[in-house]
Amino acid sequence: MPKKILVLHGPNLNMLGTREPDVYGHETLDGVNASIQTKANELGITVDCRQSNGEGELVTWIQQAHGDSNAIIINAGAYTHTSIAIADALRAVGLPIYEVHLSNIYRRENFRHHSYISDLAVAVICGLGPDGYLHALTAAAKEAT
Ligand code: CA2
Repeated sequence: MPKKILVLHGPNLNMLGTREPDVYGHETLDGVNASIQTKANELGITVDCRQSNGEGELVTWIQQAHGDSNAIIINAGAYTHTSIAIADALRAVGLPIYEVHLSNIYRRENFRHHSYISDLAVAVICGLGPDGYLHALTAAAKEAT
């Protein structure tokens, strides 16, 4: 069975490529997901890419990853900095977690400097734009059981 990686995009990431290109670049979310799919094909793994603006929906998808996926790559958007519910779900699911941010959150406002996810993560990749997902995918493909 090929490894399966769940890739979660949080709130507002559906707007990628349409606004704030100086911060988030010009690529759309569909474009980012297409690059992730291409990389997954190269690595011989399966990916399931999803986006939600809802905290509860993200929690449900994380819970459902138990027994279905080998690792989770997550850009939780602003929920990174606020959501104990998402952190609890990530802790409970017991899978390797890779945290990705398009921007370098440490070069931005103070409120973005704290993440509820980082201490649960195998790795945190931020500031590399969409390439961050591809690095996370490569690492997850190597490590995930
Ligand atoms: O840098 C990242 O990937 C973030 O997770 C993006 C979040 C932000 O709250 C985090 O602090 C860092 C925001 C996502 C908003 O995405 C947009 C995309 C295009 C236009 C407007 C918002």
